[in-house]
Amino acid sequence: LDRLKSISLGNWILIGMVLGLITGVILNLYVHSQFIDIILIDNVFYLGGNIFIKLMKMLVVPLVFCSIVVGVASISDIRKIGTIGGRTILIYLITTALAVSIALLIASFIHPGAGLHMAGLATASNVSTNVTITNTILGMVPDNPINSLANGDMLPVIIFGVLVGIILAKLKEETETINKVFEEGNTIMMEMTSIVMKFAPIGVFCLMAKTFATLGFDGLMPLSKYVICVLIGLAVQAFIVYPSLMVIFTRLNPIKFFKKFYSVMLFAFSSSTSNATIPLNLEKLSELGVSREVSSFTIPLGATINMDGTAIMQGVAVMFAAQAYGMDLGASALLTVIFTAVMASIGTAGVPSVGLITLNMVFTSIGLPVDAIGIIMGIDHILDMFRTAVNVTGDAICTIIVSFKNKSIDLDVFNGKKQAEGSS
Ligand code: DAS
Repeated sequence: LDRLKSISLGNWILIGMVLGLITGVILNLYVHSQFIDIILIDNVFYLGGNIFIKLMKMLVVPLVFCSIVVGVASISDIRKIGTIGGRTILIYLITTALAVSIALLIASFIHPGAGLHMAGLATASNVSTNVTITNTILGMVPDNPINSLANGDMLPVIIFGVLVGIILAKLKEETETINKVFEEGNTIMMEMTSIVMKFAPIGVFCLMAKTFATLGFDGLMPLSKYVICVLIGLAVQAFIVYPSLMVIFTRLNPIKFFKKFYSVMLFAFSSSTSNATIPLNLEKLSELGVSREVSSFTIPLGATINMDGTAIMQGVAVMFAAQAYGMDLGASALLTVIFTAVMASIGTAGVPSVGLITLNMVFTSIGLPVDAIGIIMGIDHILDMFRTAVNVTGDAICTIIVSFKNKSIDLDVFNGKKQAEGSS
């Protein structure tokens, strides 16, 4: 029993994921009984997986709001908020633009859509995108903060939380009570997070078993070049671009980061939602010495506006469809794709398959027929798992860079020379 207790949560999540995958594939290949399909897969696994995701989502709005208010209120120098916010948004935009550019480059070499002669030749018409910077920024301002909190609209919640935090920082004396309320609320939410996390291995097992029992691997074969292209792009971003940025900007050892962070990637992979991964992301970054003052702002923001994995899928999907239709994308079309994919990543929350929905916007921005999306939709759920893991990794790496620049990371904790206080 002691040995079982000594297994870390991350390894339990890994065990749950692997067992779930094996169970799902075995059921998909060898077991086709009504009982198994209906009782086990469509109910037990479905319930187990979705209850867990709902529990994680239940945490997000109160945890994010309290931690942002407390995080911002604890920043003594108001000007620091501007620099942290500015640096964070800038680095998020750069990594997303980098991601979609890498994807376009890889897809132009591998030609995932070549040979798939789609019916008729589509003509590229530069449909004006309804995605503009203005309506993306407009969408960030809450016209009714209670509504935004109730609906879980993360960007308005973040903006409102930052504003409340700034005012609490300014009116310290007069607002001691409410400050205490938010601090205690934050403590409650962090404690609730660690309790919910204990169910992660079971939730992950059910999610993986349900996904692979239903989909199996056969959905991947017909579009293997497209899948390989997306996976190469994601691997380049996660294991070349991010470590390079980390070494360039902080000289920190990426291996130490991944050794601690892999459980967050596995959870994001299994749940396919960045939003639900926020609590675990915050916890792991604290264990890596990153102060909550920064991560409580940058991680929820990243889960919403920074989706590098999604941008990679969208870049490859555009090239796949253009090649399938025999359309030649000029420089302006490619720049439009980069701009629209960055805007799409800002405007959407981190929930399952949101990247597929915003893909419509990217396609129409350069006049690509959206029916090509129908072909890649079948295997999108599997790719969603991989790209969500990259999305949350990008949020964490950028947070580490920003907190390093801001001197808000305890390097001894990061390098494992000492434990983070209060870490599990
Ligand atoms: N599943 C989304 C996320 O949570 C990514 C996507 O749909 O592309 O990040």
